[in-house]
Amino acid sequence: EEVEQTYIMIKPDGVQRGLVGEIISRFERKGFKLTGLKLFQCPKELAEEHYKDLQSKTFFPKLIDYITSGPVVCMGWEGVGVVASARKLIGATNPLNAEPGTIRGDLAVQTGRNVVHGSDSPDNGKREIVWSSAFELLLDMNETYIRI
Ligand code: DAT
Ligand code: MG
Repeated sequence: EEVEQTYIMIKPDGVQRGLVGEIISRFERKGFKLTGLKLFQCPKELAEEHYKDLQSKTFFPKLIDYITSGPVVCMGWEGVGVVASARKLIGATNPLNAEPGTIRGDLAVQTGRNVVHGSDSPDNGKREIVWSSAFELLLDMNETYIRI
């Protein structure tokens, strides 16, 4: 098992609904290490780059409007197996299919308002964290964090 980086983003609905603390708390309690965090208004170009794999989908314009509709919370998280584990904590894309106990399963009902993003592979984790050079990423923070 390798130490990985993942990019987690609380989407505008999560920020507006006051779920920032709740969501951060779940990653902290799990034992992962927070390496960067910023409240950020995502420009359209960055949103389009971030979701470029979905460009051909009919929902793409709506997705870009949603992600740019208000501030998001950008975060880097680090840990052994963090990419897959974060996806488990987040739950299925459609919140109605997400298990209770997951963020989407507990806190959301609509695919288009599913409160949080998590990288889907270690490579995308690296790509998306580079993408977010818009915020300060403190990769060499002290070692006082509990790691699992
Ligand atoms: P995930 O966010 O679980 O990685 P994804 O990468 O397939 O899911 O899609 C990115 C986002 O796009 C997703 O969180 C919400 C939106 N989306 C995906 N499928 C959709 C659909 N069928 N209708 C509307 N929005 C959709
Ligand atoms: Mg995805």
